[in-house]
Amino acid sequence: MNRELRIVIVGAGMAGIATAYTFTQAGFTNLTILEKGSDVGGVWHWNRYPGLTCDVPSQIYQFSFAPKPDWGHLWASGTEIQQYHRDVVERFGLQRYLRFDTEVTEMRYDTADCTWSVTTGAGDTLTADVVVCATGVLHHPFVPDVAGMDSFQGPIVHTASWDPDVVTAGRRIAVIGTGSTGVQVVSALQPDAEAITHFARSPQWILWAPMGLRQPKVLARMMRRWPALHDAAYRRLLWASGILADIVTKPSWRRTLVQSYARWSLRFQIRDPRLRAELTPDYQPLCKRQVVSGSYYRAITRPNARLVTDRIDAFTATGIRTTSGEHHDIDVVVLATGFQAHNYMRPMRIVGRDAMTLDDAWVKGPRAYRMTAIPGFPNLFTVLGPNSPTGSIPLQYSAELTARYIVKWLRRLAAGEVTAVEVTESATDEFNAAVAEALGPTVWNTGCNSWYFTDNGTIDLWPFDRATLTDMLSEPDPAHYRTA
Ligand code: N01
Repeated sequence: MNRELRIVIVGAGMAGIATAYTFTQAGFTNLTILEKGSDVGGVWHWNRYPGLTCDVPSQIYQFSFAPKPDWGHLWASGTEIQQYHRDVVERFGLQRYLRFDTEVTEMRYDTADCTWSVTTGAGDTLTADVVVCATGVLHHPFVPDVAGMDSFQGPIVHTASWDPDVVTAGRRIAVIGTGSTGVQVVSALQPDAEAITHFARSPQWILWAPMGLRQPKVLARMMRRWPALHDAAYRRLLWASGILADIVTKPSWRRTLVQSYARWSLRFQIRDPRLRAELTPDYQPLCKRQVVSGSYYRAITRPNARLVTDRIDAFTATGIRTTSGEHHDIDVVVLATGFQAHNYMRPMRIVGRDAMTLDDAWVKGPRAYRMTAIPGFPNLFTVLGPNSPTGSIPLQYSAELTARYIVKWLRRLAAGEVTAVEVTESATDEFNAAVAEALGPTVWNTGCNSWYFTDNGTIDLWPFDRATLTDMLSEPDPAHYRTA
């Protein structure tokens, strides 16, 4: 290497950890990871609500370079996943690069010397040759603007900023939102609540799965003893995840089968025809991010639980009034209302070449080339940026692959072959046109409203299979970049 690159990674969640590991393995160790939280883990650090469980099987929800043989459950709890992230960071010595409680407020590109000035909330400025934004997708909580919210006298807590001091046992709880989070939190809070009211503006299809199953200890012993077996199991699961990508991206008998299973899950568990009708969505299963649960339908049929499908009209001092005029007396409100999923690095102010801001570049919505490069922003990459496969392909796989792709550019930068690299507008347009076309037959485009949609009506997802992902991010195409 001719020069030692100064690299800043923003974010120490799953994507940031995958990137830091990949870079250090490739010999790039002049790294600083800036993390605004007080710990690693990203969503698994911020989300601590009761019932938090990953609905992706643990043996596939892990880094390829850090297989964990002994997950406690087939679907791990949030606490166990968070501990896994801490363990990985420690095992690979990544702590030395970390700066916690450090929020990046601004990044500014200097065209003259091809560097980025990275400014933190504390007013420090770091100079970097390359910046990687691993800032996550589901990060900024969405808080709805409901009339009278300020007048409510009890606690209102968003699931992504859970307050452990909030008492829910023995209380009358309102849960707003029916996504993966709402379903998990209702299931967890119902047993100890005096009453739980689930406000369901749009019911979701819920696939039944035995989420509470423990991973057999003998499996852990076998995988620890024979790592090749563990590796084979991981590869098999990776292959199997391709079936999901196929199901969501192309209409087929497989999609129909899973959709029938979703309908069956509802029919089989909810016997009361009125409640079943209220729980039946008016769109196809899989259109929104699929919810998986083995406990929600049981919880919502308990005597202390109630589903409310009327729209919320307003909060009052003592509860919630719906548009039918009914008042629900409530002690605690839980907002499971999701995230502003298209913010990515914002509200950070990012100023690229020719003083272009990211807000200007993304005025029509987030847009990147192959999830990782943005025209106008040289020597800056995203890991799990726009169009990442949050609805189909394992995210660890995608993050590791993207990090390895960036390493190819780091090598050329370090060798002095180039000092600046920037994706072209035309390559980005071409990629986005292909994405738009491929999104046509996906299940996400069959007539529901979900967090996958941007304000401009585009779907912010990866519509291709894993082979295409791998192919697109195996080797940078020099024709798609301008270099200096
Ligand atoms: O958020 P969501 P989430 N009045 O956006 C409702 C991941 N995740 O946190 O559909 C009433 O899905 C809104 O209603 P509607 C996973 O990728 C993973 O649940 O717009 N309701 C909707 O029901 C997931 O998809 C795990 O009509 C209002 C809900 O809030 C993603 O996170 C676990 C409202 C938001 O649902 C987000 O899930 C948990 C209002 N004013 C989450 N405003 C794993 O296990 C909003 N809503 C891996």
